[in-house]
Amino acid sequence: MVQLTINGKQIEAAEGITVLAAAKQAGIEIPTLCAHKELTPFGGCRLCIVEVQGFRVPIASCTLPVSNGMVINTETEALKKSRKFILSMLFSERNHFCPFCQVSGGDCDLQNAAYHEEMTHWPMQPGWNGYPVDSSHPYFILDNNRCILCRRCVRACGELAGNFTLTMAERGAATLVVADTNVPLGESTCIKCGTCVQVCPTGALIDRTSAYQGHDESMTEIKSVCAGCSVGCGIKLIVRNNRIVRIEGDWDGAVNRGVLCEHGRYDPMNEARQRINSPLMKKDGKLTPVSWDEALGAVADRLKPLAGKEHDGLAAIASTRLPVEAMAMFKELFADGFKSAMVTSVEEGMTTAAINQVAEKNGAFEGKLDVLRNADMVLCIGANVAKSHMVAGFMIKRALPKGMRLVNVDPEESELDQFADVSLKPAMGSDLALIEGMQAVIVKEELGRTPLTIPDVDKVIAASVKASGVSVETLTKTARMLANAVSPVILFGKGITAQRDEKLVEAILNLAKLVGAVDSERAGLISVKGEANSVAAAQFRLDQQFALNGQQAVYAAIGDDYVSKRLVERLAKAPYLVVQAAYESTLTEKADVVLPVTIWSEQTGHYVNMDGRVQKAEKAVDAAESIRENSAVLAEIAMRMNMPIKQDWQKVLHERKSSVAFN
Ligand SMILES: Nc1nc2c(c(=O)[nH]1)N[C@H]1C(S)=C(S)[C@@H](COP(=O)(O)OP(=O)(O)OC[C@H]3O[C@@H](n4cnc5c(=O)[nH]c(N)nc54)[C@H](O)[C@@H]3O)O[C@H]1N2
Ligand SMILES: Nc1nc2c(c(=O)[nH]1)N[C@H]1C(S)=C(S)[C@@H](COP(=O)(O)OP(=O)(O)OC[C@H]3O[C@@H](n4cnc5c(=O)[nH]c(N)nc54)[C@H](O)[C@@H]3O)O[C@H]1N2
Ligand code: SF4
Ligand code: SF4
Ligand code: SF4
Ligand SMILES: [Mo]
Repeated sequence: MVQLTINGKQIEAAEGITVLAAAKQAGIEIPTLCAHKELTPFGGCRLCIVEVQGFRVPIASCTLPVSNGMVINTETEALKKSRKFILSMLFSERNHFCPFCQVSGGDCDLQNAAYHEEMTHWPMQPGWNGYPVDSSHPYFILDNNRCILCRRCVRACGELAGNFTLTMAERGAATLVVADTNVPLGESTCIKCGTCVQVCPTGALIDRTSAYQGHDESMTEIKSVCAGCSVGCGIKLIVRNNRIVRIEGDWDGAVNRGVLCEHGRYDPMNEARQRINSPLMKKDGKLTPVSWDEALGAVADRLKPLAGKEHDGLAAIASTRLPVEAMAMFKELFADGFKSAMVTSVEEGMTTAAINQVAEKNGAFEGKLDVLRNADMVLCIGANVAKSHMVAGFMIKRALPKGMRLVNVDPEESELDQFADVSLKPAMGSDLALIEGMQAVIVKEELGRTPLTIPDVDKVIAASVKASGVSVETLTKTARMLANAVSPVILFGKGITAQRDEKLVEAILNLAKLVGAVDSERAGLISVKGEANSVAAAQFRLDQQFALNGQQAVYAAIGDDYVSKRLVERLAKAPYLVVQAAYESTLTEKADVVLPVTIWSEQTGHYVNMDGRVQKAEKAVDAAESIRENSAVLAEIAMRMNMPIKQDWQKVLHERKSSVAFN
């Protein structure tokens, strides 16, 4: 800790932090433009200048480390004058004719900084040069005329998204934000995460869907959780007149700390599916709108005789995107109430069944995604993390330039290969042999951190090479990389878990123990899961493979999920099909009864992400009156069946051992 004085106030600050950060901690706001708490300091805009006793000139506080005995002033007349001058220069450099800008009037950090300095005008001729406007991107526009060259976008693209698409071209007044080698954004390597737009302090990067839809002060902001995948990113829903105008990353989000991917930020804004607005019943072969009472009555009458029939009554399948509350009710109603033996989820436990078996014996063995922030080596096995869990992928990609090593194990080409130091292409399904081979190399070379006995290491290595097709050199190299890493992380996905082989997961766990990649702050073992609530589905034992064994009816609680052709074909074989869904699909077409329900943003509920965080998603908008909540529909059916529901999802969630610790 160091002692310093800011504006006459005695302050204690941690060594190594900046004066800007120390001031903020002490409640002293220093104006900034280019600084951002998630980005490395850059010292570009100079707005955060302060006077330091003993220094000849004012100095930027965002890049100045604190030191003992410093005496600092942030609000002198001379500083105010300098800041006005800096802002005047920024305003006059390009076209900041605010009335034409969508963020003018509250949402622009540049304009707000000027108001803060009580500026009414600037005394310089504005620049009349025309800078390029890039409107080639599907989701946002880059108008260089409004750019203040703060480089937040450039830093965010590299340091947060790990994509390094944005850069600066030219010099001096001609400096421009460009993509790649100055290609249109829409044709660039951009992966459409929108992080650059979220950090831009001016109207230079603006979002297409929310442009000119109103200022932040006329919007309601609701903190929630993305239901796009099992990463569980924190989001902010920006809502006006019962409509989501924009989705932003929540800087306080436990997992993502502000970053989102395309699926979280933009997909929900471009929903193309058709909503179902009324209960439907098949009459004369045609789905016909009916009242809720008629639809629910018909379902209850048809299902009543099937209660208590374990194997030839009812089969039920739920989406793993449903909130925990609805999922728990689903399980209670159909598994406990109806006593059906075929109650499962659309994932069929593909991402969880094998790890849960290992957890039954070992308890929780997985770490948190945060370990990726400190890892110096990642071994990725059978997980397409750059595509299927993008924000987790960002955490890996952005650390690579800082020296993190990456080994990717995937029989097929995957997005991750282009970033990997080593790509292993083992034969499909040969992972157990491959992992055992790595263990054997580490044991043979005495690189292990925990004791492991392997009777004949050379035999195991030879068998590994033979089964996997990976050369002994590559096997040895990767095993050494892993064993020599200080903070190794092993990450695996459906390429492993879909093999439904408990021994394989156990072998990975043993490898993790051998190299010290278990359960610590800096190293760990992580498996990526499926949809937003796959962990919860596993806890409710909705993890068996779906099969119709003479069941006479199927109840499919799909919610707002997509359904594949494969699933539709299997479900459509049922003599009677009830579909609880928000959107029209080939599945609802085949249903006898369709019950229209809310989507993710229209209901409050909890999600358990891949590393065990139990997070609450908030309702942001109201659904049409004819639409009911997922859990309400299930509760109504339970009532009509006289099956009491306790609704204690917290208890059920913790009843089964899990591979992740809940928090
Ligand atoms: N044998 C076997 N069975 C499995 C699995 C396995 O690996 N092997 N995996 C299990 C798992 S983990 C899951 S999640 C389920 C998956 O099975 P399902 O739940 O049936 O879902 P998906 O296969 O993801 O198919 C969704 C469909 O919706 C469409 N779709 C998805 N997103 C979009 C979109 O944004 N826009 C448009 N227009 N269409 C979209 C896709 O074309 C896809 O055909 O299957 C499970 N069953
Ligand atoms: N954008 C987007 N994100 C999603 C989803 C989505 O539909 N769209 N779906 C979500 C869901 S439901 C799931 S389950 C997850 C899936 O996310 P992941 O667990 O990452 O699964 P996949 O994306 O199928 O990638 C699995 C990888 O394993 C490889 N593989 C196949 N067989 C083997 C093998 O025998 N050994 C090894 N080592 N590798 C193998 C495949 O080539 C593939 O690259 O993604 C979730 N995230
Ligand atoms: S959207 Fe994401 S990947 Fe594309 S330029 Fe912006 S930060 Fe980079
Ligand atoms: S586009 Fe925005 S974030 Fe990027 S340098 Fe210009 S003003 Fe800064
Ligand atoms: S990584 Fe998953 S949870 Fe995060 S924004 Fe993307 S889809 Fe949503
Ligand atoms: Mo999945």
